[in-house]
Amino acid sequence: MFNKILIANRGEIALRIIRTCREMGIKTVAVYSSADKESLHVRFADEAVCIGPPSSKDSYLNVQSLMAAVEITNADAIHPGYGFLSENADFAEICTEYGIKFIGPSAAMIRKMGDKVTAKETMIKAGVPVVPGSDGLVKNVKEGLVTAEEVGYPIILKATAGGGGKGMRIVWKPEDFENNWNMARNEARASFSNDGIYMEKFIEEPRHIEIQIAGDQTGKACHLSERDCSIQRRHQKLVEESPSPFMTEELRERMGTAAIKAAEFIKYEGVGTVEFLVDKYRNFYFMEMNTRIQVEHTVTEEVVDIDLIKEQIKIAAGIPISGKNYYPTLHAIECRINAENIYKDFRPSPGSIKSFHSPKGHGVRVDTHVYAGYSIPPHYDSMIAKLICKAQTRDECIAKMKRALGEFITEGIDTTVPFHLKLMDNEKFIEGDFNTGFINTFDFASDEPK
Ligand code: MV4
Repeated sequence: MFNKILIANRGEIALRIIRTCREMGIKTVAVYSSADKESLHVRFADEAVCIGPPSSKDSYLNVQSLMAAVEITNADAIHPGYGFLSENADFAEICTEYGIKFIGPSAAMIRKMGDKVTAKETMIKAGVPVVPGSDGLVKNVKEGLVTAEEVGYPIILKATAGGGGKGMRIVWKPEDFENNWNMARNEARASFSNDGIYMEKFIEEPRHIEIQIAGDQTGKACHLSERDCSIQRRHQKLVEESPSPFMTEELRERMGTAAIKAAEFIKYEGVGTVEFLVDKYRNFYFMEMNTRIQVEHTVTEEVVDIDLIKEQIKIAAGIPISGKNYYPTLHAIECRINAENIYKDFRPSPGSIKSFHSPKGHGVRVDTHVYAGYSIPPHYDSMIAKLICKAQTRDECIAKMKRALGEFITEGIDTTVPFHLKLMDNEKFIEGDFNTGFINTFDFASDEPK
């Protein structure tokens, strides 16, 4: 087992990792930017090293500084968390060159899944269902128009280097193809310095359902059931839950089996997520694979009663998984609490938190790095807490969430709590009748308080 893990991250996930390390008897090193000196991850780690000024580029993304911190603290592994360098293949490679264990899959694996066309081709070989579309990259407008006729409109153009919605364009009719093609290419080139575009049939009003998996160094994989992440705004998840209200035992078996097939085909090492689009007929299609721990891993932890960070560390240390799959025994919902003003287009609301009280009580979990007197720096993402409730049934879970949201006190900043309170009262949400288009039909800001 590792002696000392350096956590190349900040905020709630850095704390989350420190907690598990402490329970496992592993020493921790926090790294921090000068804007995060007063952060809890700095206080709770065994050691802390300042790695640079506030901007991410100069601190949490600064590989030179991170490697210097590894050297002076003698850490033997790095946990990248989510975001920042967690899916950076070059960083994983540098760790390996330094003889430091990167807690996650190999650089080659990150590269393979990071390129969406390669990932999709790999899944076809593995026998995992994918959305019908172009055979690899589309070369030009002429070829694209021919493929679009074959696939049938509407189609969607996606950047091979993309993910999370950038460089994506929906095309409804041939006359609109060329314009959208040019926009997708330009956006992809500007965002990723890679203008490779592929095409898929556009699935209307899909659900986003992802399967949590774990694979060990022997090539064996298991699944830990699903999370429904359909409640998103501009490709940012707001709420996640498990089980999905759309799930059946039969669908879970099919999707779980497909996800394991995917993981074992590529000999995936680590915890990961296979994202699927699910249509109204319960057809499912591979969308992307995430090779990191995700924000919403906590939902799965609550329903299957597993510490996923502990699993990650054990797998990285070469300990094999048990091999059995995990099924939800409870219902859990997570609300992401962001420092944002929902009445002003979710504009970030950084600044000093004058008073802070987080909900407590049976079935309530709050993962947060903030406290009264803490000042939210403007340099990073605006999530300040994750509120996770669990109960025997979905209805009880929603009731508990409403109760817990009502206990939140965050004076001095705006938060997304009012959005979540409104959502928990929404008829469609309560019925479990929602898909990725839900947010566009949801009127959450009409009764802005004065
Ligand atoms: C799609 C799709 C419909 N059909 N692909 C959005 C982000 C990227 N990961 C893929 N995305 C989508 N791909 C086909 N063939 C609809 C989306 C999509 C979406 C997916 C998941 C969650 C929210 C979404 C919001 C808009 C579009």
